[in-house]
Amino acid sequence: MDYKKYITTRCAMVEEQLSHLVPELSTPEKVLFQAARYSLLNGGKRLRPILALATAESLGGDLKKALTPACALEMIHTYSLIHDDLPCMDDDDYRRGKPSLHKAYPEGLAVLAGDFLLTHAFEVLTHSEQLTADQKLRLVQILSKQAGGLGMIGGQILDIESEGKKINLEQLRLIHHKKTGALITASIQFGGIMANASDREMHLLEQFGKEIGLAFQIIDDVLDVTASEKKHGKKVASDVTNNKSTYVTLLGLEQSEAMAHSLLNKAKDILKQFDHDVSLLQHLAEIIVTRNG
Ligand code: GRG
Repeated sequence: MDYKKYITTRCAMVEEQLSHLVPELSTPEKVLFQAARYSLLNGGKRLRPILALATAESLGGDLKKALTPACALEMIHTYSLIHDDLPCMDDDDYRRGKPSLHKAYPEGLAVLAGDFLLTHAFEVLTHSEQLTADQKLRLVQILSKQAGGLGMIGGQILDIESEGKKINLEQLRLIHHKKTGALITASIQFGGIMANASDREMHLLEQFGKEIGLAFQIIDDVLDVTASEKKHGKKVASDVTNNKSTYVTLLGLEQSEAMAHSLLNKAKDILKQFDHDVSLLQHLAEIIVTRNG
C-alpha cells in the first residue's frame, strides 16, 4: 500500500466532510460558523480522523460510514486547541503558523466557536444516518469519557496545576495520557466501533491507542525543542519558555526518543494479536514516532 497516498486521500475526504458539516452560512449566526471554519479548516495533520478511518478500514468497516464520526473527533481536537490558545490558558498568538482564533476574531467569539465545535461534534454523531442506534450510543460514551473530566479536560487541569512545580516522570505520564492520549485512544476506539469489532479487539485497540497516544506526545515534546518555528507553527521550545515539565526537560532528548520507540514497539506487539491485516495501523504508528513536524 502507498501509505503517503492513503494519508493524502483520507485527509482530503475529512476536510471536504468537515466543510460540509460546518458550512458557510448566510444567517445571523454566520460569524460563529466563519470563526469555527477558520480553525477547523486550517491545515492540521488530521491525525485523529485518519487513525479512526484506518482502524475502521483495517478491521473491515465501511469508509464512508466512518467519515462523520472521524470528523467529530477533529471538531473536539480543534475546540481544545482554540481554548488552549486563549489568554487565560496557554496564551499562544499563533497556531499552525497563523494567528490563533482569538487573535483573528474577538476573544469572546473564539470561546464560543470552541463551545460550538464541542457541542456540534455530538450533534453530528447522533444525526449520522448510516450508524445504528447502538453504535451512536457507544461513540457518544467513548467521546464524552475520553474528552471529559477524567480524560482530556482532566489532563488539562493536571497540566495547569503542575505549572511551575517540579513533577516526576509518573506524574508527567499521567498528564500526557489524559491530555493527549485520551483523544487519540478514542480515535482508535471509534474505528473499532465503526467496524463492529469484538470485545477482545476493542480491548486491544484501547491498549494500542494508549501506547501511540503517549508516544505521539513524547515526540511532540521532542519537536518543541528540535523543530523549526516554520515547520511547527509555533515558537520553538515554547514548553521550556512556559516553564513546563516535558519528557525532554525530565529525560533529555535521546532518552525521550528512546522511550517513544519503546512505546512504538509495545504498540506493534499489540497489533500482532489481531487476526485482520493491521499493517496500515503499524505504519501509521511508525509515522507518528518518526515524524519531523
Ligand atoms: C479543553 C482547554 C482544553 C484543553 C484540553 C488537548 C488540550 C487539553 C489542549 C491542546 C493543546 C495541546 C498542546 C495539547 C497536546 C496535544 C497536542 C500535541 C496537540 C497538537 O496536536 P496535533 O499535532 O495538531 O495533532 P494539528 O495542528 O496537526 O491538528
